[in-house]
Amino acid sequence: MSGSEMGFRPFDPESSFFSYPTSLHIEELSASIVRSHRETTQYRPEELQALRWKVFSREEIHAYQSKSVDEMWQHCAVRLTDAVQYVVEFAKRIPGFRQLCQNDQIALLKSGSMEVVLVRMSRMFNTENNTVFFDGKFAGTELFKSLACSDLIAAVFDFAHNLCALRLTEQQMAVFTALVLINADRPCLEDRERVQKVRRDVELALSHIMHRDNQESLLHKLYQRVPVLKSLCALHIEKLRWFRQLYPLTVHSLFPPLYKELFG
Ligand code: CLR
Repeated sequence: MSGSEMGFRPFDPESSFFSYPTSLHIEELSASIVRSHRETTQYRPEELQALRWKVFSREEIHAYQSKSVDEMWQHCAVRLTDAVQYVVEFAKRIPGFRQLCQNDQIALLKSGSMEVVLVRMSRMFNTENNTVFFDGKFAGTELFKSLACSDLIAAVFDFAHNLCALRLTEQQMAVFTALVLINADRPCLEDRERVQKVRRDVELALSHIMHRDNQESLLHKLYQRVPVLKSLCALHIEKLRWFRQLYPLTVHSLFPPLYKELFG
């Protein structure tokens, strides 16, 4: 990207001096976030494409549906925590994240890691039959019946379906998920200004990528998804509270510590 594309006037010695390092910095930041994303996803897009034929059989679906509520919750909490762990690793590799104080790193992960998991879910989603790659095969909403939170599951699948329809590239998804994580409006941040500084660069990186890909209209659609993500995560927390009231011991002794630390 040239300086003039960044909004600097050409032939102004002052701005051309400053614009080059800036656009180079944003270019490098984008590349670094894309690399971090690639290194921290469980499956590459080609692998997922090749796995599309693997769908759960009636019998297998029935076996999931026959699990007790607490058994299925525990199972899903473990799977979800695995996915969160990759997101934590992704966060650590976003330039600027590790330089934040530990309190703020944790605050950002507490409020943002589930949101990133849900964005990443769209990579694992098949819109042709509304299934998600879960536990080694593609599963529809009915497989999650015994969780007894069909409203959450329906809303999560709906979100994945709509995001999947935007057909983001891996690079766009990488920088969008970084943006979801680095949010200066999250609760309990000590140094908001510092988070805001990192955020501004990630915003520039996303605009840069969308501009380069000639998909600036996508930017607006992506920002529109953000409040939906927030409401899904609030619903997840609400369901967890409900579950904990019914099965306090399951949560206490059988849920992964990281799950409890982030959501409990
Ligand atoms: C997200 C993308 C990851 C792989 C992955 C693993 C576990 C999946 C998750 C994805 C999507 C959301 C998911 C989760 C397991 C349970 C959870 C389907 C595909 C649903 C929404 C249930 C949440 C509530 C439980 C905690 C009871 O790369």
